Amino acid sequence: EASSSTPVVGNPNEKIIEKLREMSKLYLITNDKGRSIAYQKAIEALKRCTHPIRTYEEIKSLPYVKQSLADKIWEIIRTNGLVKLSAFQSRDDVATLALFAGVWGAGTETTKQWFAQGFRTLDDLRKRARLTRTQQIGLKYYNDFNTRIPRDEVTRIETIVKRTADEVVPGLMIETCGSYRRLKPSCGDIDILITFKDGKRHLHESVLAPLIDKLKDIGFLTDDLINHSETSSSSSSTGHISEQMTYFGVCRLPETGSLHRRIDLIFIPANEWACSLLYFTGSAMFNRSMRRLARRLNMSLSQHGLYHGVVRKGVEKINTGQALNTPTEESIFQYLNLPYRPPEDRDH
Ligand code: DCP
Ligand code: MG
Ligand code: MN
Repeated sequence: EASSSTPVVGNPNEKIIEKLREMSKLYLITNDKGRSIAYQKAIEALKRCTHPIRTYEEIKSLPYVKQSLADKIWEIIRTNGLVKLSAFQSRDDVATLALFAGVWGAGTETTKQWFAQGFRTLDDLRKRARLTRTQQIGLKYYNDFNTRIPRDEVTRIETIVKRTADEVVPGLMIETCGSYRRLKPSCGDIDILITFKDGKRHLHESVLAPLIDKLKDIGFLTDDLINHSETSSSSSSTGHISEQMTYFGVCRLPETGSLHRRIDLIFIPANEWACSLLYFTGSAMFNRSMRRLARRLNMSLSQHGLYHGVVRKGVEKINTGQALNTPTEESIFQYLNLPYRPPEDRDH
């Protein structure tokens, strides 16, 4: 979804990119994440290419593009079409799976199941499917959630969160990350990172609940999707204990006619600020390459921290290493021997 926020019109390889994008989306829907990512990488490589690709040699010189994908791009250039894509699109399950994938809270297993149960429309789901509470909300706001949020609306939403926080829990530091921080003209949702400015006070449910409650009282938050405090020792890739609380919900500007929007509020300890800021700014693809680079340097990078002296045996960590002091995003780039990249240059 993230990539659809960047217009490719005007790009010399626009036609190729559009087809690859469709392929990436369909692979995601049919639960082939690996291929979906491979296509996304090729798209990013093409987006950075300033001239129209015309020869097979030019395709082969693109970074990240492997043989089979190069052949597909060559097919698009030669024939203006892609047999594999047409085959995908004529499969009778794909359009339905794509429709169902738009229900927030429904993963590929669920959408497959719904299809197998004979459901074909959103109305079928409404009337006959067994839905989780989250999926019910995803269905209720199907059209709203699948409509991108203009940048200035995100700004106004952020303003309300900041103003309300100032009233209820003064001293919080609040920053909107995700595609918004990458300066996209529109966003899929709103990702807001929150911590205490002074870095001393700890985050507790008793601090967060009043903020959430107040945002509900003023009619800004309309529905809860997920609200949980995570002690992420088990889920964190670094294996280190961290306290992070996430609230996934639905918000709406007070004007008539405004749509319901997905909002993530992520409360983190102050010492994790820079690593969380980096992680939640993304893009997801940029994060993957940063983590891969960290691994190569025997480090490990996550939303919670940057660790060095990590010892791995295969994918397993034998020694989880020591946390590095990361006061700023710049410091993380420095540890990884990378020149700093501002958020708007982090799409790949
Ligand atoms: N993220 C990640 N890997 C994932 C999901 C998310 O690294 N599988 C990180 C990078 C994302 C950030 O979290 O930029 C926020 O996630 P979103 O899904 O909200 O993605 P974006 O904000 O980038 O795009 P969108 O405009 O679709 O919300
Ligand atoms: Mg987002
Ligand atoms: Mn998000």
